[in-house]
Amino acid sequence: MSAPIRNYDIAELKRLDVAHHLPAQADHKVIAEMGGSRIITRAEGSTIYDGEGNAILDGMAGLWCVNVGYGRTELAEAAYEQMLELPYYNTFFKTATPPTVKLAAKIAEKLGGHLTHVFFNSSGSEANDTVFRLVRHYWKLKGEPQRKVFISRWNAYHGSTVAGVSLGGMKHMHVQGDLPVPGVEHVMQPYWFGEGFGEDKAAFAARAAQAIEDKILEVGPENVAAFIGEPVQGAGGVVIPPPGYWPKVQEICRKYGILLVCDEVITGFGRLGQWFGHQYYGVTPDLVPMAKGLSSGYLPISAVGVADHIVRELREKGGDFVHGFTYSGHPTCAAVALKNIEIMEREGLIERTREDTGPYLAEAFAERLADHPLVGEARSVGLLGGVEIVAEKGSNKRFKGEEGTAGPIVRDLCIKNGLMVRGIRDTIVCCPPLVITHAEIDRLVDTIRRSLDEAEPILRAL
Ligand code: PXG
Repeated sequence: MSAPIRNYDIAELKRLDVAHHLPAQADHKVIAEMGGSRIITRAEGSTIYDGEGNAILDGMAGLWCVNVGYGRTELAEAAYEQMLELPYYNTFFKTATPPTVKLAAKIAEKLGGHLTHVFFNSSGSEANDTVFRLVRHYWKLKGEPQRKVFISRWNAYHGSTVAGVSLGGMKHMHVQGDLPVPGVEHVMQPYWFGEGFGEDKAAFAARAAQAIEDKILEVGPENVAAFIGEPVQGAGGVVIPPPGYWPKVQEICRKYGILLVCDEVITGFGRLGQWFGHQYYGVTPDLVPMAKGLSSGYLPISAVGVADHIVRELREKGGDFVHGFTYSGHPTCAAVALKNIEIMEREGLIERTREDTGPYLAEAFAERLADHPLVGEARSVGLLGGVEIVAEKGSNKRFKGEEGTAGPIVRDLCIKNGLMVRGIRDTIVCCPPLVITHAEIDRLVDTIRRSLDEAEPILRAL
């Protein structure tokens, strides 16, 4: 059912946006010079609409999150019913609520194996804060309090809080706030196109994994608490590790008794054609932060899946784990997440991504983008894709020899041509809703191609 179409005074909203609003992760000078943000007023399926009346295919599922697509009446009803019955209650007072407990059980079912328990928060960043505190607490309980160091990768994204930015490997984010906090070490990322171009992929995978072992030995294995990584780096530019990387990472973690954390904030809930990305790569983490697709972004909720051996330690040693948020296990958010998972199950969205739309996107990339003169690589896994823009076909050379020259130009052309994508340095990335149709995938791919065509003379003239 479509929501009513309201008429907004867009000029006034833009004025208020500049006068009073500081949008997230934005250059506020640029937004002010633009005369305010683009106001998105409504959405349906895989399409968003702006205040100027433009229909834009949402190649980003919002911000990597609207997995079941927009306009789901059932999710609105789930929130409405829960709000009437019990809009809010906490989990601090030895209390819990029905949707919270049911959702914990549902997530544990989807995780399977030893990932039996779930800790709730509201955002992916908070999930990683929980990981940070829980891991260090665990090692103290275990009698190894010196195990404090987290190993992460450069160009990883783990959120925007102090712990999130510290665990993340975005250097430009570290600069603001004097981060990372002590005890986080970064190693190379498994970005073959950028850092292993021309190298045998298996050898590169082994080299990228070896960097973790080298760091463990440098820091001293007895001091390392955990390794954290996104199964596929999203915000880093859809970095898909070559085969062999993840099993080798797991082997190294096991060898030194280090906890393995798979940050599934983007890759969870069907993105790679499995419920979780680690399942796609055949590894078993000890902690699994997740968010976004958990509620398809309809309400803010995140969770951390926790392995039973960690839970056992908490329970046997006892004492409060003094961590949690007002909204940990928020019943309305949990009710929406439960309904969201039910929709995914009922409509077979994970299977569809794995067997139908994911392969269709991969084929369209290969047949309709890979041969473009500006395309260095068009890669995808499930419904997560990245297109590398290069100055010289067959190389990984960038325009003007500088990363980040071409990406914003092609991205802006895509948006002008009716497709919302992100340009991450020189990679155009997409992460559409899992309900995207073949016809919409055709449009997504053709719009990227057309935008590359339009960008080529501009880029060659630089
Ligand atoms: N981990 C991963 C892997 C993420 O992708 C977070 C944690 C943090 O989640 P919250 O809910 O706190 O935002 C994310 C979020 C981008 C972009 O520029 C990506 C994210 C967030 C904002 C911007 O692509 N991912």
